[in-house]
Amino acid sequence: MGHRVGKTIFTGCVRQSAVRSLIKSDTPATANGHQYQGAAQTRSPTHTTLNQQHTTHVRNLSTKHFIMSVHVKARCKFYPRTKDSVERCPVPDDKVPWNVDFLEYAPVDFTSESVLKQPVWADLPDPSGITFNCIDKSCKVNRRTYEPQGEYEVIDGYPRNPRGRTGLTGRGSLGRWGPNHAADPIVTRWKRDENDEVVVGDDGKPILQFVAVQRRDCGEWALPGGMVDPEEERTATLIREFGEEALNSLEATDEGKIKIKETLTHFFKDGLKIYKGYVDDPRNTDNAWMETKAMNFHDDDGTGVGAFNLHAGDDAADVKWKDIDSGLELYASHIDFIRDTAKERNAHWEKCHV
Ligand code: RP5
Repeated sequence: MGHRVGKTIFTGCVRQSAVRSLIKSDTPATANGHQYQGAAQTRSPTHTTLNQQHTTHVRNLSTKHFIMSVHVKARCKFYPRTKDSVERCPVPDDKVPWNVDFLEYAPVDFTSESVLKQPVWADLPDPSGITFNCIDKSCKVNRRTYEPQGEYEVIDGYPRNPRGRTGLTGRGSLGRWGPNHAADPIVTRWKRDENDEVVVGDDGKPILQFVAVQRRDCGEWALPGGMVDPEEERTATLIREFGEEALNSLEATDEGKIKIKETLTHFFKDGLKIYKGYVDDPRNTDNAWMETKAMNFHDDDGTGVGAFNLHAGDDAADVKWKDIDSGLELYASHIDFIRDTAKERNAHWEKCHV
């Protein structure tokens, strides 16, 4: 979390943008309530072919990727950390997909000042020199999407959010035009009692616990993930972020740092892939959005990382092992990754309501 964008100060410029061609819709409405399938029907034969290819491709994926849910947190009323001074244009659920006409759509344009200052993790304000949907040769930034359709649209030089309208154009507090890639470690162990017996839930299934951090920027509990640097191996991102946020490696002794790195390198060697794709992050805009790969690393007997002393550091205000159940409230779409992890591990999930 936040070694990059988490530290931004949101004092950037805001202007009500004209409704430009970026937000024009030239395709018929196909939205079906709260869920829709990625690239929907279009009028032109070319688009129809693309859509058929997309549908075939999506059918080959697991069901959890088949239906693309409409983003909700990416439409939050006020843009995060703007002291409620930046308000998104409201987008009703049925107007989220780009292929649904929404002629009154007037998104606010906002890019935070810290992004406009051009730090190393941010693109130039003008995206016209960027080649999207590939690895950018000039700066090695991966501009490909993790989404199953394989490519996102670029309209008049601006990349377009593959999950639809957000009520805001520009980059907000995200550095990259288009996808901003993160990696999320889901570190789990079984909950045990004082006799070291695994605790089961009311459905008879064992209770899983995961390492959660409390984000300093918004106070919400989250996975200890972070941004992937250009050309960085995902495992390196996981080790760095988990070490800094959950084990406070930044303040460890040199010897401690080496030990943490060794242990995590070993522990993060084999993980279970849980999710790869778009994140419903409150920082998303029509032209910049979060994507992640979430991996589960499980300490079955609780003697490895499961026995570590957690110590919040860097952008984490707090860290703890949290019991997994359906009552959790987490940052962005992290709850979806946690639910899928519980399912994969055949662990307790449904919270019993009395
Ligand atoms: C989320 O933002 C990702 O899932 C990841 O957890 C996080 C990365 O951003 P920072 O924590 O670095 O701000 O969308």
